[in-house]
Amino acid sequence: MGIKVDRIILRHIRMPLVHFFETSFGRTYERDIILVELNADGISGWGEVTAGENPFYNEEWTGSIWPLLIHHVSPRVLNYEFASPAEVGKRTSHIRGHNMARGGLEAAFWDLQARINNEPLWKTIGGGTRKEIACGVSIGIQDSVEQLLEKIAVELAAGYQRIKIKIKPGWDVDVIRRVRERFPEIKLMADANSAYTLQETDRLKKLDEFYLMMIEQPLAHDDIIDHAVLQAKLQTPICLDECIRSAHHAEQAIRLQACRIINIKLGRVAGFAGAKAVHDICAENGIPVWCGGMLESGIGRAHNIALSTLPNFVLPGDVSASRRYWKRDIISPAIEVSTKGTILVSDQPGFGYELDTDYLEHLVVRRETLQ
Ligand code: OSB
Ligand code: MG
Repeated sequence: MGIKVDRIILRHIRMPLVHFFETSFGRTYERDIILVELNADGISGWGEVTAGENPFYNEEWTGSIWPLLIHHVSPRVLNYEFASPAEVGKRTSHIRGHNMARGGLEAAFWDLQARINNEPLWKTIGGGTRKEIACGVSIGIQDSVEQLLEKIAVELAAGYQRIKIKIKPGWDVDVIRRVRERFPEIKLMADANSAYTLQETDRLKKLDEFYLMMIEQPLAHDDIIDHAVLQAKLQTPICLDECIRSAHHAEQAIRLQACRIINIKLGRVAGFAGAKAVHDICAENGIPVWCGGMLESGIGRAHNIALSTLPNFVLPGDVSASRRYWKRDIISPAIEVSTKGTILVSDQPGFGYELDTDYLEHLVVRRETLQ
C-alpha cells in the first residue's frame, strides 16, 4: 500500500533563542522556522525546514522556502501515490537546489509513514543501531574568550561529550590556544563555516598544534577541490558540511581525499533518502559521519535523533538538549541530555514526542493550507 497526502499545511513560526548564536556569517537572535504538516486520511506527519533566516549558510532562507513549497513542491506531491517516502525526493529532483525546502517536506513523509505504520521513525528509516545517541555542542562566537571558556565549562559539566567552537579569521588560533590550555583533554573541534581561503593555509596549519578532532568546512561552501589541496597539507582531519549536498558530492569528496569526516544535515541533503545515501557512501569508504544541527525546534531535533541511529553515525553530533536553545520547546517532553552526554532514543510512534500544540499555534506568524 502506498502513501498519498491529501492536504499540506505550512506554518511559519517565530521562536526567540535563549541566547544569540554567532557564526562566521553573523548573529541569530530568534528563529523563523517553516513547519510542514502532511495529512493522509486523518493522520498527520511533521517535518521542519532547516533553512536559516538569511541566505548565508546556503542560498535558502525562510523567505525562499514558502513560495518554493507552495508553487513547486506541493503541486508535485499532493494526491500523488508514492510507493514509499523514499520516492518523494525523486518527484521534486527536477528542482535545482532548494534541498532544505524539499527536505523538510520529505522528512514529513517519513514521519507520516512511521505514524501510519504505528512505529518509531528510526525504524521506518532503517535505523535503530543504538538506543542512545552521543551528543556534542556547537558554541557560537562569543564577545570574549573568558565567556567562551565559561560556556565550555558549563557544557562539559552538563556531560556533553565533545565541544565544537565556531571560528573565523581573528577568532581562531589564539582562541583555540586558550581553550586548549584550560581544557587539554577534551574532544575539541572547530567550525569555520567557509570563512577561509587557500591563501590562509599557513594560518590553518597552526591549528595542527591543538590536536583537534577535525576542522569543519574551512573553505568555500561549494569548493571540494580546494579542500583536497588543504587536506593534503593539514594533519587535522577536515570535515565537510556545506559542500556535501548529495551522495555524489560525498563520493567526489572522498575520491579526491578532500575530507576524512562528513557532517550530515537532513535539510542540506534534501531529506532522509539523501542522508541515508551519503551515510552509505561514507560507510563503504570508512569515512565516519555525525549529525549536524541547524538550531532546530523540537521537531527537527527529533528527526535528527532518528537519523543518528544509523550505524555509521559513530561520532558525537550537534544534536543537543532543547533547553540550550528554547525556554519552551514545541514538543513535549523537551529533549534532554543525560549526564553521560547522550539522548535516549524514543520508542513512541513517528518522531517520538508529543507536539505542544497550544504553544506551537501561539508562535505561528503565517499559515497556508494546500489541498
Ligand atoms: O555549520 O553546523 C553549522 C548553526 C547554523 C548554521 C550552521 C551551523 C550551525 C551550528 C549549530 O553549528 C548546530 C546546532 O544546531 O546546535
Ligand atoms: Mg558546520
